[in-house]
Amino acid sequence: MTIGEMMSTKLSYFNFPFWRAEPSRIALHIAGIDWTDERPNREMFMAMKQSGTLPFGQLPVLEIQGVSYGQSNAIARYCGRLANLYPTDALQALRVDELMSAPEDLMIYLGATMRETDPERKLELRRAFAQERLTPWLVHIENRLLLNQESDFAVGDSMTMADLTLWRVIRWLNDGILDGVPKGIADGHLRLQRLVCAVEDHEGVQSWQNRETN
Ligand SMILES: N[C@@H](CCC(=O)N[C@@H](CS)C(=O)NCC(=O)O)C(=O)O
Repeated sequence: MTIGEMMSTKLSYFNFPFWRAEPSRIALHIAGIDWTDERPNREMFMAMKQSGTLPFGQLPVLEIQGVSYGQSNAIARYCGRLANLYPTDALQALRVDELMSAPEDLMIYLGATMRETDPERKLELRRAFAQERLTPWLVHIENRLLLNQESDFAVGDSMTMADLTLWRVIRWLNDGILDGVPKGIADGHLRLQRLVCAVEDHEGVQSWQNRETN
């Protein structure tokens, strides 16, 4: 291992701002550490997978000093700690974890719609997902957020990894990106909308979005 590899931190994920990796990218940016933002394409991902270096055969992967770690929420918590975006208090951390875990429930059902190859059947599955799974999920999230009176963020008075995660999930599901999931499906949830605005107004998030990429 070279000195560079020993000192390095590298986060690898596909080139889109998905909730499994973007919150960790932003946390590393806010932490101000030196890190590499690797964005493999499909071909590179297949090569990584075949080389056996991905701990769970999937992305995201965080490499620290030449050792790779998987599982998006574990990575997010680690990056969150570096950036002070994850509570030290156990109960506050439980509240953050609860909200960070919730998107996995959606992924169980969405996965089946992603794998469907027949376009009509895919749309049917997506509509059912939106109505039967996403709609009640949004109500649960809204109700959990209403418990926090301290700020527009999810837990306590400042931004945490729960906010970054929910923000990316909502942007993805609310912006008409997924065929069959109606654009604006979360618009009626005003507490959630306040969270989205608070995240987008956050200095660290703005600095990430305005960064120079070349
Ligand atoms: N439980 C894992 C799931 C990761 C996952 O599903 N990654 C997807 C991309 S979002 C992936 O690598 N898919 C390609 C594959 O499984 O071959 C985590 O939380 O990181």
